[in-house]
Amino acid sequence: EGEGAATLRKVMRSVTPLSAPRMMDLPQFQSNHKESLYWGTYRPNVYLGFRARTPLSLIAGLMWIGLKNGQYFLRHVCQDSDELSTFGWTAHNGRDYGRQVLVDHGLFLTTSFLKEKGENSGYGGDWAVRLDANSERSGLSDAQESTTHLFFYIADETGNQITMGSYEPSSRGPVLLASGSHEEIGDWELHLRSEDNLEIHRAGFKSMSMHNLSDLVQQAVATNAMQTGNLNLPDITEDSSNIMVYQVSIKTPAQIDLVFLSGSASKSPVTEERISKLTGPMLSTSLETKQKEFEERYDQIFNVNNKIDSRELSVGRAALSNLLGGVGYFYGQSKIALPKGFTQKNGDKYIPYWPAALYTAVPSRSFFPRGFLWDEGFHQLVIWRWDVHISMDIIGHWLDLLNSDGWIPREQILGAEALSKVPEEFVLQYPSNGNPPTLFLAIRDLASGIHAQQFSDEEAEKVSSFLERAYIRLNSWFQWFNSTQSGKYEGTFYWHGRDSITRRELNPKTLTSGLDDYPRASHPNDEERHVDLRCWMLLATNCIRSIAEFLKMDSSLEKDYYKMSNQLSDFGTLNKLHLDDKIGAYFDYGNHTEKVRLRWFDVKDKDTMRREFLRETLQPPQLQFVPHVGYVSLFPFMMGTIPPESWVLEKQLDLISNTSILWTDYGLRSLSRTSSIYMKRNTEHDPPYWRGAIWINMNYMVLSALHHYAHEDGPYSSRAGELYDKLRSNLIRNIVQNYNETGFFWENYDQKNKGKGKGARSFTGWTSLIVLIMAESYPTLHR
Ligand code: 6A9
Repeated sequence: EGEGAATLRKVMRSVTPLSAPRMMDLPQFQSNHKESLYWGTYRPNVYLGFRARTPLSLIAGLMWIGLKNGQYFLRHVCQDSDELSTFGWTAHNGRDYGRQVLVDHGLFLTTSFLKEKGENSGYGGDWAVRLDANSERSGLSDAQESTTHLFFYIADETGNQITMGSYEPSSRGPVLLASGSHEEIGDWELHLRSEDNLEIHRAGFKSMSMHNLSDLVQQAVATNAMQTGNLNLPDITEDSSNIMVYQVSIKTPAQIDLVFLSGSASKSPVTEERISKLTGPMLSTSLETKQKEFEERYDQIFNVNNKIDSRELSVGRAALSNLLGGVGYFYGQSKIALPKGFTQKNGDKYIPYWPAALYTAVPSRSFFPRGFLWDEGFHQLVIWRWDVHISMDIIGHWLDLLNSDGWIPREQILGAEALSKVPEEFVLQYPSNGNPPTLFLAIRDLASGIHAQQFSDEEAEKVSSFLERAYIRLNSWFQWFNSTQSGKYEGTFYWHGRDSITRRELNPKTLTSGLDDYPRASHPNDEERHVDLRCWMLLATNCIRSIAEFLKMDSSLEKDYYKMSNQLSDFGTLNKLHLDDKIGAYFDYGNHTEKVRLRWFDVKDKDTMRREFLRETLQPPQLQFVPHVGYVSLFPFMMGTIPPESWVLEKQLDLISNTSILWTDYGLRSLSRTSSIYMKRNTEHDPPYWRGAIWINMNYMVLSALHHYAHEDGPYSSRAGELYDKLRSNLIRNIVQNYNETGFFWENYDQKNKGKGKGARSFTGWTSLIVLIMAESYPTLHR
């Protein structure tokens, strides 16, 4: 067989699903469970959007006209540049209730939703949306000030025609706005009801591309405005429109209820009853009840009442709600990079993954509204505690993405809507690239006896059938790491795929590790060993071993995992490979020199001269520990691998608590202030990211370990306890303060500059771990 044929086989394997029973085919994910999660706010990339968990769904959403400095802007997709002073869910239970607050330059919008399966509902039930609009707009002309324009659309991705209801432009309802039929739910109707003065205009479109609805509406309004001078939709409907947009113009304050009925037999008294149940005073009562239930469940699960004050409590609730409200459903095909030098006949440098669904939380609704593998493990630490069924459904979807090599693409860009947000260079996924298997953190919690007590018998049963089916997938996933990311010597691992020839980077990045620009060996080669990856491998083996014990499995495979977990947790071996015993710190090892810098070079290229910002190596690299203290150095501590009585533990506590090294009043720095790479740019265009800033996922892991060591007998337990209390209160104080001041959770926090939020704002992924920090709820560190 030639080399070409071998490569082709490899490529085909990379886009072939693992041959194993699918997680999502488990009985627990069918019937009631599936139907109960059919509708939801599963379009986190828009300010308010609904869809069903099905590839071709009906979708609905909200737009409005915002006013900034006297100029009009159409709001729809979450965008930082809209400069809302806040947007996000203050309550959301992941299922049938949520309440969101949006503040747009003096316009205050509250969007509440409620889902209900009534006697006469079709599949998936009915849902209602309440829009409350208030304004304190200032400095506007009378005309501008007096009217607020809201747009609500409904569209059928299957292309089915939607029928317009007949109503007067000024009727308050209840009025039938639209009706149609969808394969999965039967006939449906959308009604509007309000007690306020309003004017309704509309437009209907025929189009199969749903990712540019904003453009459609914007153009329709602009064209009509030019012709008529009014800021209205033209009241024109294209033939067999499958997209209907309703513009509701109101004077604030105003309240509008929209209700979606499925399986509806139109115009019977039953329909009127159903409408009145989901609108007006009855909706108010239901929403209040749901809010109360949400708060009670929060108290019951996170049990924070005697631990934090009431201001902090509401920030915790918002963190949970934004994580749950950010859960999306995506469907599409990832693009998998072909090996270097290969191109398809049509010029594509990629091959599509199989069409797949992903139900997942997202790190940020405005910046990264899609699934990220290692982010998801942290998200699930919060979500399984809230609703273990949702959590298993999410983890199940991820595990079904394993290919036949045991690989899962790191970043999930599924469908046109997701793709529209991603710059070219980030789209392709490389089948040789890993990402930390953090899902094991959540799965180990599920398998561990301690937490199992929290489950009802019925839940426990589902957890165990879930684990049983997951086992073979987790094994393949582990084997992928074990075979592709191993180091030169037994028991060593490193993140493969670092660029060893670039001269553009001060320190070649390791995107695969999740810690992007965190400094590693300056000159990557196969002698490298990464201490964080070794610790992830330990976590994975321990987790698989726990599941085997839980399921009472005992074949030779399990014995291998026992052996491996003993080897990886052997303290002597760990220390031999990674401990610098002079400093008492754990380090990567590799071909490294500290003497590198970026500077301008004159480069001759054919006949032209260019100036380039390139790396200069002032001293030849040599094999050694990579002497950067930071998050990577803390991994053995984070995983609880250090025996409580060891002197190394004392050293770790020294590093953590030292203000010249990692400690700040706002949380722990990602990289020591004394590191040669601290706060250094990686290229001309690449500012420091994991080179100093405070990140919440890693702080949470350190906190877990401090909590663990505070409760283990040993000479350092009281010191661990003191540091634990201080670090915990620093994190809570700073995140809460930033939220109250800016209206947002942030991607990371400045280690100086008063702990200010940085990076993406409205980062409601792992920053929402603040919920567990408040609740003092940590992952199982020991098997
Ligand atoms: C850029 C730009 C509109 C970077 O939270 C997701 C990931 C983490 O997994 C990773 O550890 N973030 C962290 O270092 C964000 C990555 C975004 C990459 C895509 C697209 C779009 O701008």
